[in-house]
Amino acid sequence: MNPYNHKNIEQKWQKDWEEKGIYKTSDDLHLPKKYILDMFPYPSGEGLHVGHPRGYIATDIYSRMKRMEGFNVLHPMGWDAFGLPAENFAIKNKVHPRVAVEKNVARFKEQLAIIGLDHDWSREINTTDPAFYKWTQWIFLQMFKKGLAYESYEPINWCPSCQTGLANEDVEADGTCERCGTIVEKKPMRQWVLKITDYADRLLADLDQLPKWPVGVKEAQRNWIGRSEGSEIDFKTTINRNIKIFTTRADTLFGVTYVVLSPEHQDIGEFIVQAKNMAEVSEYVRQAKERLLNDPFNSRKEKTGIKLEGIQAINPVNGEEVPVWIADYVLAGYGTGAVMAVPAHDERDFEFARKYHLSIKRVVEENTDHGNVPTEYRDNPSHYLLNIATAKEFCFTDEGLLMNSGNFDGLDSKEARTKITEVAGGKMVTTYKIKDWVFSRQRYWGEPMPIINCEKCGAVGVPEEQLPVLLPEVDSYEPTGTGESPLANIAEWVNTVCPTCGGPAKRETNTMPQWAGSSWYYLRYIDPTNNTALVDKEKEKTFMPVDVYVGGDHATRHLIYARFWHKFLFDIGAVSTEEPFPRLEFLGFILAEDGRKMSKRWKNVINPDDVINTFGADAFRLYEMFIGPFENTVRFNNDGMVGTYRFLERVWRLKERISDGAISADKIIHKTIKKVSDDIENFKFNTAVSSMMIC
Ligand code: ANZ
Ligand code: ZN
Repeated sequence: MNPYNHKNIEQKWQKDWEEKGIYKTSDDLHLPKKYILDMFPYPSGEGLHVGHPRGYIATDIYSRMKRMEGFNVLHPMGWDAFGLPAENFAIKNKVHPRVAVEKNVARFKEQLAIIGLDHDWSREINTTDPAFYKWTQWIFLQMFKKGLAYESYEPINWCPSCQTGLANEDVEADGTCERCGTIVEKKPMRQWVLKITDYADRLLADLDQLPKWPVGVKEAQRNWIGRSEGSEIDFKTTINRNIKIFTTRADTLFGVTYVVLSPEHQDIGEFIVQAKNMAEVSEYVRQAKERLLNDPFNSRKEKTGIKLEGIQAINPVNGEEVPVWIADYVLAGYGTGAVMAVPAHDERDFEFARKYHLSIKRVVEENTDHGNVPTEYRDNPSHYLLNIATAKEFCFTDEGLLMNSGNFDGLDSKEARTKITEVAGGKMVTTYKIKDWVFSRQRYWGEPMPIINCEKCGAVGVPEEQLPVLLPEVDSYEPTGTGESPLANIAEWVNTVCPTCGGPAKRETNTMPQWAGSSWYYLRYIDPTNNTALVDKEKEKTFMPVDVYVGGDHATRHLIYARFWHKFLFDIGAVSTEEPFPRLEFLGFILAEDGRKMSKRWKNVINPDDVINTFGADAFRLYEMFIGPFENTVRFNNDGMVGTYRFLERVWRLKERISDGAISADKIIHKTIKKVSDDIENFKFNTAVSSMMIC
């Protein structure tokens, strides 16, 4: 008998599948369907490494099983091809980004083909194709009509290296650009913003309707949306101005020992001019603002501040006068930009109070018989403890029972919050961390905004029948550095007439961020060539929602943006479900053997082409599924590859030893079939493979 020859076997079957068109999704809308979706790749110049296809192999296995079970399977693939990396690559290599993208896509397709994946290529989409981005622009226009896309002049995050504005989501926790690692600055400029905050409540509440999402991803979204229930309370001051603060802990109002304003607080000027130490304060504010412009996320962590001499704030519940400070740990963009400081119960306030020797007053104790705070220093913390304890050790940040709080002593925190807010004349409010989505980029390679700016009529939407607004050819796609996109230099494109008044007007030269196309692309696969609608209504009803969505690395951004757009499309009647992806399978990375990410930089990239040439696609696929639990990050290992190859050889030789009848009668075969089917259904591919090995 001939030995196991992966090349012959795989070529034969890949050709056969192709010829029979077994991957094509039927347009018959009466068949039971499964929509199985991969997060579509960004076609980078480096091609695929062995880590990339892990998710595609999983969806391939799953969709083949669903096809065998009789479903009409939609398992498409496409390209997320706008955005900075393509553009930076193009600038560096002096080729048009379109040409670079075409070349990279061809390379990716070649690589995907030899893995034997079953995507229906007749439905391929590309976000940079005008027939596709026509509908990205259409969605933007609908948002504009509903007031959800608006112009803003607020200072935005600006990457001085990428020379473009960034959304908050594009900034890492340490305040650096997620693309290039440069410290992000604040720059005041005109920009387009999407009002995602209008959807914050629904984006949050509907997470509870997603039981088949990993809890970690839902938690990340909850934190990003950052809903806080709290109180807004006015503090009168000894000058003729109130300070409105936001607190989630109104129960600690008796423990307030100072009040703090952000250096960027809107009324800061009023306070500066009335302070006795005005010159000093204004110098502090100037420096703090400058620091915040260059380092808006305060990555230095060190808290600084200055006292406003001669100004006191008056505690609305007990009339006590407390000092007013300006400090850089209070953010202008959150709550009201001012806080009541309670150092006994808030770690940030504690650190600040210790640094500047401000007083500390405990007003909440643990709700147990003995309490966690020894009575000797409960009321009056000793200097000794103040000096040695960390904020974590010292502060009692939990809820508990009130003390040192007049009539409210003995109440529990929750009850006290509403009562104290009422007595203080405040009101209960809800705030969010999520900010409206800064949606313009000052770069070339993105969707042009379908907007015309007219001096008389202001910003006017491009009439729908004129879509798409084509991205024009330019001589240079380099960023201008002036905060304008390279499109601004093309007079014949920029100058146009106003659709409303017919007068001279200019096209919007900002482009959309890379996240635009990926916020709705999954709808287009359902009806990829429709020229009169984003997606046909009947087809949409049949195929949506996506049955399983597979990918990694986009816990907040893509998955929040897509949910936002989908809900908007639901509201205008363009789609029939409130959530696009009821089941999400999040996959772990494959690292190089040295435990690092595979990258040209580390010279540790393993190329799937080489692996498949040596061992075959089947051994490669089997290995990627066997390597560990699907959601775990794992290391690629060549010996493991050899192991799965040997297993396949053994399976191949079995046909000499076993007759067909013998197999169908065997109990262990049926047990294995059941186990493997269940495992695949649950994305437990590694145990599916091991059951086959045991069998
Ligand atoms: C008094 C207090 C006492 C607070 C206490 C906390 C604990 P989350 O939960 O994240 O919404 N805060 C309010 N506005 C702020 C701003 N602009 N910059 C920095 N901090 C601000 O946080 C709400 C708490 O963060 C608020 O409740 C306020 O401190 C602070 F024992 O008020 B709290
Ligand atoms: Zn950057």
